[in-house]
Amino acid sequence: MEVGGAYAGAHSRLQVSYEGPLRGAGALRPLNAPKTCLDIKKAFPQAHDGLHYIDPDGPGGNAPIETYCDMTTDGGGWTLVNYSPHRPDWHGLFDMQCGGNLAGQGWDPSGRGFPAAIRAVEIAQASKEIAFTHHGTRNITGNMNAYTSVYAFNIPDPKLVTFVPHSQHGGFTSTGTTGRGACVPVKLKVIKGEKSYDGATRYTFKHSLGATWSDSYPTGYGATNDSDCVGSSGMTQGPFFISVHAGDGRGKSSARFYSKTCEVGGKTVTSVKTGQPYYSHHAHWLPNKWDQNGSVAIWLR
Ligand SMILES: [Ca+2]
Repeated sequence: MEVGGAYAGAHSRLQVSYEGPLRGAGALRPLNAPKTCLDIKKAFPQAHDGLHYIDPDGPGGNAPIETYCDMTTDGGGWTLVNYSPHRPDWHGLFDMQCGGNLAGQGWDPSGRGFPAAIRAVEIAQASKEIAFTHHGTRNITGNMNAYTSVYAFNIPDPKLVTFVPHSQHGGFTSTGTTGRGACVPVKLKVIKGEKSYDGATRYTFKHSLGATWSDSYPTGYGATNDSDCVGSSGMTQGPFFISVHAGDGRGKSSARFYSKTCEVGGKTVTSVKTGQPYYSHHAHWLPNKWDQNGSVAIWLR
């Protein structure tokens, strides 16, 4: 049965069709959910923090997915796209090109008890900002303000974002439209945390929104103080969160832990060839320090 109606039944500006009940046993997914949490926020300013359905690639294609929307922090409209819990042995964020997680564990935006990411290319292309949240001592399941730090920067050119893996040993180093793109400066926005870093300059690969090291790892999402994004002048400041790409080119006999293909821009891509889900050396970078353990998440708006 198809039920046409307003999103959440309370407003009429954003029409969403559902089949079946919205909640509880037998609840079915919306047929045409909004693309991002920001779309929901714009249509329904009173929308709550918590789980919402979005459909980043629009009708057809991939099914809508339920994720956590922060509708309050810094004006709200943030879509949770990636998280990793507070665990000493699981630091790596999964990749946002195809989305991924450990086999069988699924995407769990309200629990965040294991690393997982959703396919975020379309969300990034519809966004202007990317934010990095960190809590140093425990696992966070709430909104961005529940973390101890929230650092963001404007996405240099949203339409070019592919989240292609950018490890030098992953075969993705081209600076053309299929590669990780040029290393470009961004300015930090401190939403919560060390306010003295507001406006500080950091560097990120334009297409993958990350940085890497001169050999093969660490590699991850975010931006660092290294002006060529490959560690040539040191990487000591973030925000920069280690990703599953850390394994590219290293320990191939044991690190073939994660590999996934998906369609990006009509082409089949392999997101990570020899990724591994952990990296226990320097963990995560904040604007003023590295070697940080803790739970982290990435949000787009
Ligand atoms: Ca879809």
